Amino acid sequence: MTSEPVILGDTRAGVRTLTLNRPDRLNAANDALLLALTEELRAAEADPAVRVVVVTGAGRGFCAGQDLGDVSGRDMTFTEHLNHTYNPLIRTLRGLGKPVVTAVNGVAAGAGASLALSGDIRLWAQSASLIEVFSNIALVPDSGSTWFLPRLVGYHRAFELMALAERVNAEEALRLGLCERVYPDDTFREEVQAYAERLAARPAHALKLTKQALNAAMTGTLDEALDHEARLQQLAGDHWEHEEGVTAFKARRAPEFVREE
Ligand code: T3D
Repeated sequence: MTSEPVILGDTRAGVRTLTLNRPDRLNAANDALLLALTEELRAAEADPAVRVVVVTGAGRGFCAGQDLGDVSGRDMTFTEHLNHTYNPLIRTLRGLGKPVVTAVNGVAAGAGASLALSGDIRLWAQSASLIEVFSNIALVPDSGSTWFLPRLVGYHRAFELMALAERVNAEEALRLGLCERVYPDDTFREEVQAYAERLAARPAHALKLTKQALNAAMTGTLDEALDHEARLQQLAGDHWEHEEGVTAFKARRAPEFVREE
C-alpha cells in the first residue's frame, strides 16, 4: 500500500509550490512532514529552475502546529525535538537565497503560525486565521514566533496574542502587518501563483542579496547595515542583472531578468 506524500511538490514557471499534505489533521506537523519540508526547501535552493518557493497547505487548514497525536511516547526531549525538526526548518526557510511566499490558505496555529509568519511574503486567503495557540496547552511559543511577532506588532500586542490565544482573522492580520495581501478564497491559489510568477520575473541575484541585507539589518546597528549594504551593492553592481536593468531603462523596454546561466 502506498501512502500519500506529506509534502506535495510542483514547479511551474519558476515557482516551486510545496503543499503540506495532511488535510484531515489541518496539516498538523509530524516529524515526517517537518523533515520532508526542510529537505524540499534545500532541494529548491539547489535547483536553478526554481526562482521562488511557495509554502501552502492542502484542504481547509494551513498548518495546525505540532501533531498532538504524535507526541506521547516520543523518545526526545522538547529541546531535542525542536533542534531536530522545527528549528532547522525555520533556519533553512529564512536562510533561503530565494524568495519564500507563505500562502496561508486556512488556519495557522502554534508552530503553524510561526511558519505562516516566516515567509518573505505572506499571502492570505480571506478565511485564513492565525492563533498563537501554544498557551492553550501551556507551552511557550516556538519555531520563531517570539522573534517574528513582536517585531511585527510590538511586545505588548504579541504578549496579548500569545497569552490569550485569540484568533486573528485576515482583516486584522492585514492591519497588524502579519500579511501583505488578502485574496478571495475561491481564487486564492491562482492569485498566489500569479503573484509568485511576478516575483520570479524579478532579478534573482539582487533579491538574494536584498534578503541577506534585510536579515542582517533586523539584528544589527545602522552602522553595520550601511557597511553591509556597501559590500552587497558591489556584488549586485558587478552582476549582469544590473547591466540589463540599466540597458532596459535607457532603451525604454522592460528588463529581462530570467536567463539561462
Ligand atoms: O516539540 C514539540 O512538540 C513542541 C512544539 C510545539 C509546537 C506547537 O505547534 S504546539 C501547538 C500545537 N497545536 C495546537 O495545539 C492546535 C490544536 N488544534 C486546534 O486548536 C484546532 O484544531 C484549530 C484551532 C487549529 C482549528 O479548529 P477547528 O475547529 O477549525 O478544527 P478541529 O475540528 O479542531 O480540527 C479538525 C481536525 O484536525 C480534528 O480531527 P477530527 O476530529 O476531524 O478527526 C482535529 O483533532 C485535528 N487537529 C487539529 N489540530 C491538530 C489536530 N490533530 C493533531 N494535532 C493537531 N495540532
